[in-house]
Amino acid sequence: MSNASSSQIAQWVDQAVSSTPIYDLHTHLYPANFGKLMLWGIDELLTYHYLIAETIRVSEISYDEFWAIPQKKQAEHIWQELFIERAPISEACRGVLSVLHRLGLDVQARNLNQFRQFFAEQKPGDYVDKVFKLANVHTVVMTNDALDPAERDIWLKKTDIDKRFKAVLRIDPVLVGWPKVGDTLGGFGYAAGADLGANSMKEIRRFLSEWIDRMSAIYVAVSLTPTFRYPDDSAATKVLKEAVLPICRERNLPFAMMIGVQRQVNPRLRLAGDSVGKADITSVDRILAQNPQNKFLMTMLSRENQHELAVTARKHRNMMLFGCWWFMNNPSIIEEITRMRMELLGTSFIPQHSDARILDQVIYKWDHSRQIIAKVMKDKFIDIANSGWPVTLDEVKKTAEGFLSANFQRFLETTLA
Ligand code: RAT
Ligand code: ZN
Repeated sequence: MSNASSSQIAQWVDQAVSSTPIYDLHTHLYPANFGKLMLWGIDELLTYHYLIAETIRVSEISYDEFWAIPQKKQAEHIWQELFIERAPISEACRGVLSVLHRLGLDVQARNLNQFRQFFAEQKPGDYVDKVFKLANVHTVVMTNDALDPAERDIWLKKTDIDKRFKAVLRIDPVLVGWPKVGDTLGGFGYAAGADLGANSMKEIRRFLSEWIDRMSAIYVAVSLTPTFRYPDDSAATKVLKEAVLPICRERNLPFAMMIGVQRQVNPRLRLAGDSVGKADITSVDRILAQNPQNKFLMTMLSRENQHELAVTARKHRNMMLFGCWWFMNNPSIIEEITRMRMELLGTSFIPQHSDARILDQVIYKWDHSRQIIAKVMKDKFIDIANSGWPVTLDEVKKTAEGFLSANFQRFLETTLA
């Protein structure tokens, strides 16, 4: 049997990457019966916080004025400034166009009201089906906040959850919000005080256990600033050591750490006001080495951390490296990082997650990333074919399935020896 040609390999990769349904392991999406929490449609797409930052930067509107106008007007302002007055070439602008285009809308018309008309005709439940199909996504993982009153109410009502949406218990304040979070927990019936003594820890563990059960959470997650250190004498280290890590271990759930967000460097931008900073990789090494029985999902926000994080993944099998997070989620950087990760880790990482906040975004985030993942995979398979390796369709398919779904699924199921 002769070895596959480069063009044959390229065709196999394109086919495998586009046809493999995706398990999107980190989003901010909700199913239709979560009501207002489910965001979708053109006005939400245009008022995505990535685009708010880009608009305020170029327009002369004051922050106060922007926040005072209703969402529809904000969307119109963003459309006018970024798509009409200027060329929509940023990744976040291009994303809106990709979505509209894939939905079959006439992007050439540049007519916002025409787009609005299409969305007004969609029903949320059916629209979820349509988007999942177009994006070829089989499951999305939500970000669930048990301390958010609106979200809490939904969970307490024991609403049935669309099986394609999996829950994650997101615990940022429980780690980094002391002493204030003590009052919040107290208000919900958990007697955890800022002393963080034995009884408080018991209560934090009870909070985690009850909410993991209530949500059927598939992992526990946090995002952290570049100043995160482990171990140190902070409340975060104590809560990690005595509550979060033991509970995750007991339940065999991964703990996801997303490190590198510099909070509110410009508070006037609200949700769009967070930035990036280089974080400390030695703390990552230590938490992995000191907790070999815990599984960790990890990603970092700064480009400067990416190489050391990939090297760290080589050293610790209890860590699964995932995604090109937020400011990393741009084609040039995705390509560079994905290439480097494949070179250092072979098939044993998860190249991407969408971080979609608005349902429709899964279409563009995955279309754009799939193209790049396929491009890098082709190069790597062609390289080994050039070294004489008989590349098979089967191994191409298995690699694509691993990257887009199975690596995550397997990591959830793994028990560390
Ligand atoms: O990417 C984003 O939309 C950010 O605002 C954050 O949500 C980040 O992904 C996070 O989960 O903290
Ligand atoms: Zn996120």
